[in-house]
Order: sequence, then C-alpha cells, then structure tokens
Amino acid sequence: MDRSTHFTNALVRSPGNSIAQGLRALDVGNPDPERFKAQHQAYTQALTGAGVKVDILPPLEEFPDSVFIEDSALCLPWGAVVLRPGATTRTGESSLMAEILKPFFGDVRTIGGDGFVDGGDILVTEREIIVGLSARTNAGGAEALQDCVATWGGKVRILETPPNILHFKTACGLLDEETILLTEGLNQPDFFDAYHTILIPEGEEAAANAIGVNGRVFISDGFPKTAELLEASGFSAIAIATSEAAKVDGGLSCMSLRFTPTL
Ligand code: CIR
Repeated sequence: MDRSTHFTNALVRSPGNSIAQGLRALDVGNPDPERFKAQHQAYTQALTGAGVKVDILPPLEEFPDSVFIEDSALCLPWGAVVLRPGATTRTGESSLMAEILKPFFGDVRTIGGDGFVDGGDILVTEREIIVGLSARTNAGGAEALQDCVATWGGKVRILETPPNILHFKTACGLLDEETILLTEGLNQPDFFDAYHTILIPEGEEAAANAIGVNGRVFISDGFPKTAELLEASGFSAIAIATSEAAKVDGGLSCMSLRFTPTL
C-alpha cells in the first residue's frame, strides 16, 4: 500500500465567517461562509467515507485563510514539518501547528531560516518530495525544507510553478503512487518523466488540484471531461463541490492534512 495516497487520518480546520475576507488573486465575489461550511462538511464526510479518521479543528476567525490547513504544515511518513507560509496574513497559522501535530507524530520539526514555503507548493510522492517555487515559496524555504527532511532520507526536488498559478498543486495532483494529473503548464520535459501522467482536458485546468485518497480520487465538481477521463483511466472519481473555496483560490488538497500517524 503506498503511503503517498493512502492515509488513516486527516486534520481539517472548519472555515470561519472571516473566510469572506480570504486572499484571492482575482475578485469574483466573496465566498458565502454558510455555503463554505456546508461544502467543507461534505468534503470532511467524503474523507470519512474513504476510511479516513478526520479530526476537525475549530475555526480561527483571526486567520481568514486558515481553512486551507495544508499550507501550514507537511506530514510525511517519518514525521511532520511546520512550514512558513509566504503570505504575511498567514504566517501566524503555522505557529499553532506543532502542538496540534505532536499527538500524531513523534518527530515534529520546524523549517529553519527565513525563507517561505506553502504546503500547496509541495507534492509528496512515493519516491520524492517535489517543491514548486512560486510567489509563496522561495528558494530559501525550499532549501530549508530540503535540509529539514534530509536526515529522514527524504529527497526534495525543486521545480518552478508556472507563472500566474498560485501553487504548484493548483496545476497538478497525485492520484496513486505513480500517476499525476496535470495541466499543460506543468507538462514539461524532465518534470514527471518517472511517472504516469494524465493531461487535463483543455478548459478544465481548475480540476487539476485532485487528491488520491485510499484508492479513490476526489475532484472538484463541474469538470465532466476530467471526471470521464479519470473513470476511463480506471480511477473511481468522486466529485466534491468547491465553489466557495475556489473564490479564494482554494481547492481539494489545501483543505486537509492527510497522513498516517507515527505514534
Ligand atoms: C491563499 O491565497 O493563501 C488562500 N486564499 C488559498 C490557499 C489555497 N491553498 C492551497 O492551494 N494549498
């Protein structure tokens, strides 16, 4: 069983009313907090339905984007790493994570230096940890992560996130231990030679932030061509409503930390 798409546990943080003030690159209107909460509940239920034990953390109104818990920490098979998110309004989110992760991991580390790295820029596969440099993740942060995981034997490969894309995983997702769903922007020589890749149909790029969970694939709803392609490729695709998260540039991967505890 691969450890990169099979998990026993997940941590999620409920959205607060302040999600209406969440960061976004393009303003298409505020997310509706009540609708977001309902969609978040359905997302949590889908994780539970896939056999994951989900711990739900309370909303943090002072951090509007804290529902996107993936950006504040990284859970690996050997331990957990507290990250340093690149948006100034989000740096405080990670300071809470060490205490939250300690009941699950015997080894909880914090990246050193003064660089930045968002979990949304980190794709963990069976063989490596891919970090995409972006407006939120700089070389200092990526290298600090590299140093941090080196003693566990974790191998970090640093790539570039395509321009005008918030996070590396906005443009790709790991479906099973060897398959990556990706947009044309990430379909570059040497990026994913060692993997089986599935290219998102044109016009459905926003479906790329899919996640493999215990033999299922979660994708955002409203992308019928991608859903059909995944089914035709042998995946069991579950469509989940993410309209409110999308208004603040969020998707499926960012709303949970998925892991198997070491304790
Ligand atoms: C932000 O701009 O930080 C949030 N509004 C969205 C974060 C999405 N996180 C992710 O894709 N990992």
